[in-house]
Amino acid sequence: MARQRGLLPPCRSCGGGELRRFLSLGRTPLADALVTGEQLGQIDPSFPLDVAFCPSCTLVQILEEVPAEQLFVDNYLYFSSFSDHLLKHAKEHADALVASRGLDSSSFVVELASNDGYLLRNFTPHGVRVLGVDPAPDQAQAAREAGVPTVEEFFGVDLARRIRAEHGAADVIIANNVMAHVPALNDFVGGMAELLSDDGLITVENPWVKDLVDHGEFDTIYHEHFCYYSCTAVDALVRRHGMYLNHVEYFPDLHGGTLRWHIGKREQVSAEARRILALERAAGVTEFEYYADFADRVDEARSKLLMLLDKLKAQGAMIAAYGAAAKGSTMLNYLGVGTEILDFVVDRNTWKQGKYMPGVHVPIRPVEALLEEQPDYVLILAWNFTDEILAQQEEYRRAGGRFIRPVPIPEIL
Ligand code: JHZ
Ligand code: ZN
Repeated sequence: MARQRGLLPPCRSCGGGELRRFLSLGRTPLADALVTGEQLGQIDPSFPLDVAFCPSCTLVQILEEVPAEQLFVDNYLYFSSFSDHLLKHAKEHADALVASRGLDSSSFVVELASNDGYLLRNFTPHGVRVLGVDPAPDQAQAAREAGVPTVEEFFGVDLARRIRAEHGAADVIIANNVMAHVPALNDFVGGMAELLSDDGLITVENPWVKDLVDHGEFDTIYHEHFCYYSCTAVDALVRRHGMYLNHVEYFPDLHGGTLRWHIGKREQVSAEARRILALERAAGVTEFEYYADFADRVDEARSKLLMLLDKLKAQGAMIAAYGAAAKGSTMLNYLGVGTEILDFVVDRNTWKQGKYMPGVHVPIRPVEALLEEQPDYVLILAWNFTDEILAQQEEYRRAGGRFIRPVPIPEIL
């Protein structure tokens, strides 16, 4: 149910009380809460999914706050190591840090949301001391097995102090695809400031809210993602904690458009950082009006995709989907697409196979099911990995199979 004006919570970053809602995706189940066979008879819990803009600090954020334990401890099956593209990106990141910061056995690198150790394991051949932090138990265990010591807790000022007391200050802190996942943002960023050495470097990666809006990537909105960042919002956030946004890198092909922010305690703002901050102002990302028609565009995208799926189904096509991704859950639930349209979803992640997509209960099978069943079409829910998926599925395509990429506009490939 839509919230009434005036009852909106304060901004998660600046504490301002004037949030302006611009999108409601209705009630959706938790995107990573995959359903087991025994749970199929039950109704999955669902929560409102409303998105708002803060006119004071420009941060885009959702209004609902599902407890973090429920999101990342009880229902979390995301393992970073199932994408070759992401593994390559992580290795390049680690190698670049080793080279640019001269990291060696005297250095200490901490990663927040270190998942299964997919990134930190690249530092160990260089003798660098590493520590992962991740509250998800199965991922933390997988990281330890890969030789990455991991603290199984949520990060904040308190844990930062304990890590610093035990291991010393960090030369590098890495936080990839986690700052969106943090409800108590100032405690998280305050913790990074607490743990970082005076001349240390923090790198933070997150999808860019400008790409989300420009490319209609509405399915990346789900309860795990409390916030959707611009450089402007990050700049304001880190300055509050005595740090500076000194540099920005852009990876257009990662997760629909990702930025890597370089943050430190000394002010050394690069020309590129200034350029992207100015670009955001010029494009209007810092104003409510930029977001005002997003809801209409999302609605239109939904209609177009539903029309395409209905048409194919009416022609007698068999349709499957690729990627039991969190964004896939938003997509299917917002569209209301279940087993009447999709026979199954395939995913490489063995933890997800045998379960069902939240809410719509489409079964999840191993990727081999595409060749076994040879569906006519496959809807790519993990569209951010389209190139990687197409390259893997040459045999399915040679046999006549076609892929549908839903974002930015539905397209048969
Ligand atoms: P993937 C993730 O979101 C997780 P999700 C997280 N919530 C986040 O913030 C964003 O990324 C940025 C599978 N797959 O990563 C693996 C194959 O089966 O796009 C995954 O289950 N074969 C932290 O969950 C899913 O697809 C493949 O070849 O929306 C992809 O999920 C590849 C490449 C992936 O997103
Ligand atoms: Zn704010």
